[in-house]
Amino acid sequence: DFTPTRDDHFSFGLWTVGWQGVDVFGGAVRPPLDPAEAVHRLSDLGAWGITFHDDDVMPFGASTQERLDHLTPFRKALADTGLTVPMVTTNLFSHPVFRDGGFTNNDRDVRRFAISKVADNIDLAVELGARTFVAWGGREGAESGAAKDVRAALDRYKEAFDILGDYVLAQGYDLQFALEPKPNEPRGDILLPTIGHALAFINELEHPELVGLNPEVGHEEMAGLNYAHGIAQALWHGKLFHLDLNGQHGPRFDQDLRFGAGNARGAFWTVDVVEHGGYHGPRHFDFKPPRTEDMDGVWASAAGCMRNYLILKEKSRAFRADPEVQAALAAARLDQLATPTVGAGESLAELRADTSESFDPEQAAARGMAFEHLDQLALEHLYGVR
Ligand code: 3MF
Ligand code: MG
Ligand code: MG
Ligand code: MG
Repeated sequence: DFTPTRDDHFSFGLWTVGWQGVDVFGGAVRPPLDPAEAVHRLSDLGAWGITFHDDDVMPFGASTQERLDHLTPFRKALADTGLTVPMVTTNLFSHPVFRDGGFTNNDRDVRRFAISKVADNIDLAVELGARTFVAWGGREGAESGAAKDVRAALDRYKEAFDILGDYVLAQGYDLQFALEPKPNEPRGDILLPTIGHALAFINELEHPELVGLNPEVGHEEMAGLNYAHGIAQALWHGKLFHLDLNGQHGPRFDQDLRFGAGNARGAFWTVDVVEHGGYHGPRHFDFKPPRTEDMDGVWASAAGCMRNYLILKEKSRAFRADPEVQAALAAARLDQLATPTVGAGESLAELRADTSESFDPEQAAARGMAFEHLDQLALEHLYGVR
């Protein structure tokens, strides 16, 4: 009946339900949310995990004592509810010191501070049992041309992940990094703007095995890209370490709608890949309950993320199990796509000889692909008439 349980592995960022609605045009519309209360409310709704930026739980620059004061009630709530902390991340974007970014700030002292801040937070992440450390570099970028030497900035970006990777290995931590691409906002142009850029960057690192991706639905769609295809490629590279699920209506500002709102068809294919593509990590929501909502609306929005996921999971299951769909998949020759193009032990010379002997391009060109019938079946499952 679409009621979430711990086995569904749903997790939420503390900054999602805790968002007070501050945007570019207006101030807070909701009171601050106590992190311990967020833990209890999410647990009651059926969530399994909670994630956070350092500054979501402790004020920026907190002393050791202040850190303890803020962490103690949060940890008690975790212990009382059994909610896990699968992922932790660092805020390198809110404080004015990060106006030009953290790891790629033009100022060397700021970059050194950013690396220290992340290292502190890695220790905390491991203490809380997190296995994934997300890095969203929203301030790593530029609004103008000469202000950023992209090649030098990427050298500095690499340096940061290399030294932090060394640290994780030296400490023997069981922790992986997950880069979160985003094309723009808050910077005019952000470095590592898409899944593809981030995958290529990872290959240049000293410890590429420690680093994967945390792709967000809205971020890829802001770039006009297909999220389901993006995470499918990340899975193919073995790099889908984590996910940020939410909703977006095409290329515009980062909407962070609850999952399943926005591009509903995209959400269906997203769940289909997540459920059937070999991903085993958290189903993590990074959304913002719209500014129109009071706290009741916030919890309704959070519940909606999980419910929509479970609805789409059931639809994806029913789609795959439908005999007519299976016949349509065969008619569309998905089985052929899964078959290697070159025969076992076959040489290119043999392939060419075989092709020139027996392949008739005119005959092959006359074949339809039968995709429309297949897609209609998918839409009918999504629209709820099958
Ligand atoms: C911004 C984001 C971020 C990241 C977070 C790391 C504030 O568009 O998506 O949320 O997800 O910093 O998880
Ligand atoms: Mg986002
Ligand atoms: Mg995100
Ligand atoms: Mg977003």
